[in-house]
Amino acid sequence: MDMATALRDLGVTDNVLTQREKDQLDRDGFLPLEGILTPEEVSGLNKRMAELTAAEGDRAGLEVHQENGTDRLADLVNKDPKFEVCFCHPRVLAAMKHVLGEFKLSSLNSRAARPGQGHQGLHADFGHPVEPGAYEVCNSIWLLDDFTPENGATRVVPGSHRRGTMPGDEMANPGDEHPDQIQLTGRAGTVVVFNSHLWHGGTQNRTDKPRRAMHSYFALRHLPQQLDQQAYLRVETYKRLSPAQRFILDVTGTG
Ligand SMILES: O=C(O)CCC(=O)C(=O)O
Repeated sequence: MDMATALRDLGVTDNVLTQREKDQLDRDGFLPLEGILTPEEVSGLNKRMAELTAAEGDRAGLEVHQENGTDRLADLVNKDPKFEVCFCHPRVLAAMKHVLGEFKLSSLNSRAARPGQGHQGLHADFGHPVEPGAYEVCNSIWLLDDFTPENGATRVVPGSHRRGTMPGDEMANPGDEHPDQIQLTGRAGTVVVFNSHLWHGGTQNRTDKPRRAMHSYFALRHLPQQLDQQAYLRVETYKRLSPAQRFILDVTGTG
């Protein structure tokens, strides 16, 4: 298996994204893809995440990261076949290919900002700036609630992936508002692919309901994964995955 074969097997063809969409991703550093999930899929995913959150209790999210004021889950690859869409959808994979070329899944997690919580400093998901075009990581946020200006929709600084600086280089406090920031608002079922070198962060949820989303995060093939997919791989997961899906996860077997 190689990258080209895996992508072809998963339905990624040259015209899955338009030139305009690719240009938008290059220029702005993010691309909203509407209607990736149906309302039924969104409610099925939310139901499963609620079950997992209740079952895992204080341990939820620990495989990768816990964050005050949020409900996080990690290793979703192994927690239900429903989550497969997050690393197999042809439009999302086409966007990853456009930004990264040869890539693999780094992690698949969820993050719900609780009422009154969820504000993060602006950050990039990489330790240092890179030359424009030499991108190492790319993320996607899967909206499982409508994202509104009030409920903690992610903020981004458009074009900042090409700036060659990190937020802390330019801002006294990356927790502050940035004059050029915008919020990623949209309907549940939308996926926003965003270059992880783009400055971004969660905002405070000022409603009385959680703001739920998943992050399907990808990296160049030589980089370590945020969650070691091989180490966490369950036998039942391995058995149900196709060779192309295993390639995207960079797993070879369950030992
Ligand atoms: O969930 C969000 O709105 C963004 C989360 C994020 O950027 C992070 O956790 O690093």
